[in-house]
Amino acid sequence: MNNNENWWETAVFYQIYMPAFTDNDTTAFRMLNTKIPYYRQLGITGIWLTPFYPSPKIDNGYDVSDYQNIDPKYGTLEEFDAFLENAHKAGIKVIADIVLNHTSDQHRWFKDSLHTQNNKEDWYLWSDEIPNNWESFFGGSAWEWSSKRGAYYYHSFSKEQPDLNFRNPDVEQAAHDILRFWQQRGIDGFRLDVINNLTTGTLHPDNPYNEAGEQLHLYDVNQAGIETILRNLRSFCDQTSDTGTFLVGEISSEDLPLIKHYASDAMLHTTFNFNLGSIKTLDPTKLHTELCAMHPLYKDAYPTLFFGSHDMRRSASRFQMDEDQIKTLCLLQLTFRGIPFLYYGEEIGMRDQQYNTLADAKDCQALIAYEEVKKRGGSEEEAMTALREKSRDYSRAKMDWQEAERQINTPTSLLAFYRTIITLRKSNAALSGGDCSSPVLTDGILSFDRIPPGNGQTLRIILNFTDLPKSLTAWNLNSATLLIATSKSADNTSLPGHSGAIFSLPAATPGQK
Ligand code: TEU
Repeated sequence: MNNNENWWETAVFYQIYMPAFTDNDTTAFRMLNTKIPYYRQLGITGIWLTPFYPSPKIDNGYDVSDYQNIDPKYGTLEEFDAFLENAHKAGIKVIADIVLNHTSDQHRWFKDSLHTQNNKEDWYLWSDEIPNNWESFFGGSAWEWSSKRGAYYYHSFSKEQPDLNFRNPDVEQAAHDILRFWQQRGIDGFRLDVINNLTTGTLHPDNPYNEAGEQLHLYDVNQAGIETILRNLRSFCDQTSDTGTFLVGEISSEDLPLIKHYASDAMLHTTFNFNLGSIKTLDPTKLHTELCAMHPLYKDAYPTLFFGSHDMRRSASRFQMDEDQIKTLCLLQLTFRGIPFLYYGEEIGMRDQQYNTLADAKDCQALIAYEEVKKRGGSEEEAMTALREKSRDYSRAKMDWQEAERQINTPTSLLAFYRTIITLRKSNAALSGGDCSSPVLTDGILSFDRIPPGNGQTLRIILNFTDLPKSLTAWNLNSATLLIATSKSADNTSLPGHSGAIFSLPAATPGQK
């Protein structure tokens, strides 16, 4: 793949989780419009907006009731257009989250599908009897009885999110129409929600269980026909856009070769790798293992680099990081080869919000987990434990604009550090489009080189993920220039615990040791 060929290959994305951007005084899009200078100073060049369409918000917008409009809570189409125009003027591309696997049960299509003898009869997955043991990803059976239609329908998430039937070509056509609608409004790409879940084949028999009694989603994802749907989607997007519509897929799988398989010239541009993105601890060995597994696979595509999202605990809390550790991880995320996706608030060190009562819980996955325990006769305490375990509310607090204001003009702030690294990444050919050596792990230190195209200088990134100071003599940095470090006491000979640095190597320095 040619370097710098497509805008997304050098982009730094920033995820905006829409419910965290509501405001009592104005609409989300009006407010976001006023915040464009903030994103601009941070230096990000792409924004991923989570679903902003009309929705009953059972799943915070991932239950869409109208794909071609804006939820009144977030604004109007005109306000969306104004936001998009201003983002573009600021050099920021915007991608929209599209949920094609399922709609809301309040969508017109589903309401029509409740009645047979109309043209939406076959748009969802209906069955007179429960055909298999498939479980919803949120827990409980994936089949729900509809007394209106007198049949069961399939929902791989909540019962208010019925799955569309992608065996029906009209459904595929409708999906293309949705993409076209937003492309025409100027959207630059799509984040495709659970895209390998689309039901494209015949309904298979029962899913097996693992030793822990958890269902293995063998027959309800990655079904025959999914590749054709993705190829069609890609060629549709390529045909209907001059500047290229970026497609990033959320793949529910831990099978890395499969996750990569969907990122190809014929299907998606890239895919989220949760094996790395949702690691539980900041263990250098684990980090190294996941990077080494991912790096060689993505030769003809760029992998994604993220450690937070609206579906997991915030990285600062999950890894119990102090500011030095956050900066060290930031260096990794913004200097390794891949497309970084920051989760809103990471740049100011936002941590998980806490909540204690059932009444505070909003996430449907948590509420379903609670109900499932109760249904099985579990105690209130057990139900609350399940709720807390499954909850995704922790990372979904409102953006802390006050803290952002506080950090914006403070040169020593975390925000300023993110800004510096993003600026360097954008201006440095080795970081934005260069090759990357395989990461090496030596005694808790992760290091790799970024090699620019042409004659530019190679950068060596060295990250100390231990709490002990480490000598750098083995890295041969005598004639290297220290460009940036997370700590003032870092130099060419040593790194303090939990710190990292970028060195520029003189032309003659031999490659990575
Ligand atoms: O997530 C899919 C998904 O795999 C998660 O719901 C996962 O099961 C959960 O996070 C584990 O804790 C996507 C969206 O990102 C998520 O917000 C939606 O709820 C889901 O799809 C359904 O649309």
